[in-house]
Amino acid sequence: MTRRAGAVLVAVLVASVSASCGGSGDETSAAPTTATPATAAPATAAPATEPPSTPPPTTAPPTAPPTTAPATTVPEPEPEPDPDQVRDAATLQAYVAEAASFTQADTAWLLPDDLDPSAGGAPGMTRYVFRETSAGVVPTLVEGPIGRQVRCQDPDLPCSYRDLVELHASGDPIPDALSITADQLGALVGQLDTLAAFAIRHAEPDAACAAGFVSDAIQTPNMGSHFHRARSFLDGFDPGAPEILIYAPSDGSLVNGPLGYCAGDVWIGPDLSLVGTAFLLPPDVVGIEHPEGFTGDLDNWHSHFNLCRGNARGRDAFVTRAECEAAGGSWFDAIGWMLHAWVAPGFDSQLGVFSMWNPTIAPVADPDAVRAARQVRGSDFPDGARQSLITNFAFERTLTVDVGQSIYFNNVDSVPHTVSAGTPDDPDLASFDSGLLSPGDNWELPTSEAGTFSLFCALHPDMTATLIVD
Ligand SMILES: [Cu+2]
Repeated sequence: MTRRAGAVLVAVLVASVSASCGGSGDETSAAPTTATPATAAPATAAPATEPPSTPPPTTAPPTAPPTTAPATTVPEPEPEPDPDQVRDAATLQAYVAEAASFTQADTAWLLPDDLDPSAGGAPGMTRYVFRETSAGVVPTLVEGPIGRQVRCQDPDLPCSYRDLVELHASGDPIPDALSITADQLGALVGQLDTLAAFAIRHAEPDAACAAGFVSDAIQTPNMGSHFHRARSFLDGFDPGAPEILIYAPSDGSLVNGPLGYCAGDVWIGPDLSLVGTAFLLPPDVVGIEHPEGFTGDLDNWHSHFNLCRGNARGRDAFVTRAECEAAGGSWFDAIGWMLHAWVAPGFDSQLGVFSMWNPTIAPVADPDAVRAARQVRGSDFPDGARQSLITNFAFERTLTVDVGQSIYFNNVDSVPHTVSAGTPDDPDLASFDSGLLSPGDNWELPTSEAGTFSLFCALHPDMTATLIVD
């Protein structure tokens, strides 16, 4: 879901007396897990702000005092309300009322505490992915890190398994972007070699069946079909013993439907090739924070939420629990921390050994095309814009852009927010105002003048930030 406003000029904020709408309420900030079901209305976000050239109302509010000078015997009247202030106050109150009707789906979903969003942004570090369902917008994925990680999903960087092996063997300088020392690289390659040896021992799906792995029967594009071994979940993280082996049809096809199954030690289904491995660590084994994992910071873990697996069509679906179970799917409130590791010969991922998607797996595609298609920022991310996440009930405290550069806000929180000009005590919505941004909504704020500006969220007065345009 993305939404973009029309062009909005950033005007110099006009100093005005304090508006009466400060502290516009925090009614909507209840923890998502305690929300009650109702008619979630993510698509009803307010329209884009009016351009600043819109003239203020010309008629005074009904309560306005007479504009003629009072007689000297009459007590001095209240100052006449500024029409801009009256309008802003009404708008802010409308946002609060509208946001109060927003609820998450009635699902018991689990999100990691203490997510650090500081590294957020394209192409996706810590962030939520939201999906719209018939019951509202729900988070379906969160990606690591908690703590420091390096996303190495650039085909130009040596981050595939084979690249890392060759880099280690060469003794060449390690690109700074990998943020890894030579010793750490050696340790990582050693771990991956151990993993690759495990993978090769299970090159045939029969070997996986014999070892107790169970097929999920679902072939995910650019990923394959996951065979998991439940008893491995209990062991914690062992780089040489992944919980999951990943296979895909050897003919390169993308099967649209149930893939097959293990009958004892024998795979019944299309001819499969091993394409990769994955790790799955349930929170009740490793805790809510994602595991330390592999040496270095290249391993980007993720966790799924509100996921319906394996319905009759052999595809994951984003539906409610009731709809999932009615369709014969398996429902997961939350799946533990997961990590792909592409170490199978012939399926080296140029988006990195730990990438979410592997362009060598059906449907085979150019790495850049796969990466572009999977970026969090969406296809309408404006060229040259600065991306800024709204998450954990906070803006980035200071946003700095060049004159003319726009800011692209992404609401990756679980509740609505707004990006509104001014402060809670002194709003100036005529300068800019996003309207309600539901979870997953994006909003672009162009800039046209140098200056320092304040912005705030109409729903959460603690959410303020400074915008520096220079
Ligand atoms: Cu807010």
